[in-house]
Amino acid sequence: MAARRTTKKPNVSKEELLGYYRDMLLIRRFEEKAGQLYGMGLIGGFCHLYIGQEAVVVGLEAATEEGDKRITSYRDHGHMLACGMDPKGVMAELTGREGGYSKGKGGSMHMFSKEKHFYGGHGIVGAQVPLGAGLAFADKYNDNSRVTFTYFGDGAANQGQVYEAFNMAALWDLPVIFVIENNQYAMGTAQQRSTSSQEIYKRGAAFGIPGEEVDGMDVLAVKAASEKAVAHCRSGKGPYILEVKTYRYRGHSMSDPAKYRTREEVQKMREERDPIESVRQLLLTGNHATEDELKAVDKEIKDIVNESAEFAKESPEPALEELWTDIYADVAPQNA
Ligand SMILES: Cc1ncc(C[n+]2csc(CCOP(=O)(O)OP(=O)(O)O)c2C)c(N)n1
Ligand SMILES: [Mg+2]
Repeated sequence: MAARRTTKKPNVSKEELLGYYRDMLLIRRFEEKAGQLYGMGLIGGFCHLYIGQEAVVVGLEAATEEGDKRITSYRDHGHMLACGMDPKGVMAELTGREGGYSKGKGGSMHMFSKEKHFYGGHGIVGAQVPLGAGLAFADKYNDNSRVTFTYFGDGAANQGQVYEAFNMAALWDLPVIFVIENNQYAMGTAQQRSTSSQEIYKRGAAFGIPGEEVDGMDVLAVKAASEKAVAHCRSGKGPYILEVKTYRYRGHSMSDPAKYRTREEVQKMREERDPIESVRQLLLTGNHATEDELKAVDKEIKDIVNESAEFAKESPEPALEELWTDIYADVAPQNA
């Protein structure tokens, strides 16, 4: 991805910029902490970190209203934090404890919040896309002006079910924004090696769905694109596609040796395009905040994340009886 800096002077308030800085930093520090806890053996199973992609979900969330829905893949911690879910509940789910959002029974890829309208957390690549269209179908049916944000990756964009969902969403003018988080890799496979047409945002053309490419390392660009897409959906014009170009700094999951790309490639992104550093610079150069004010925000975030880690370590393991709750089968332990 070519290096693109935001050169135009953004028309945003100090509060707004500080809010994005804070929200993106929370995700980054949370993910770093999750990586540490994983390394200490406190988190089991799969764990896919969102570091580097923070501006995507924070920019998209900036255009949401109460009642809007979101659904995503297994790389989901950032989405949960950005929609206001409690970091303690997310971290405790990662450590498999009772205080977690799924009572410690779901783990990293399977968390939900009815209150925040977060519908998961899905481990099967692309599976959330038809589900997202279904959520939007319900909103259309209920005529409630809500919009569903359906996130998926560049790899998932090659799945057949995505196009079945596109077809139905277009046919019924469903209020769904298909957000393709193009981080340029699907596990160890670079987009160039797996994808025939690189401009994924054009894939809706066959269905009459408008699409747009967005610089996902620039939170203000993402927010602007999100506002446009939301306005389109809320006005009843049907689905919209946003291909948000981003980059993940860490491996695909915690067990990825990352041999498919060079250290230099990652380093270059970190140094030239980091979404948090860009906003930090905007705050400082625009005289919106001093170094000391930003340090205070850094400390506040660090404290929130440390508290969530403490909670996640101290919360008890789920009780054995919990095996028999939240399941479809009507079985009591003695009959099993
Ligand atoms: C149906 C299915 N096929 C394969 C996998 C294994 N798998 C997990 S993640 C992944 C890559 C997906 O890449 P992308 O959609 O770009 O998302 P990213 O991990 O980059 O966020 C694959 C192939 C899976 N979980 N589900
Ligand atoms: Mg990807």
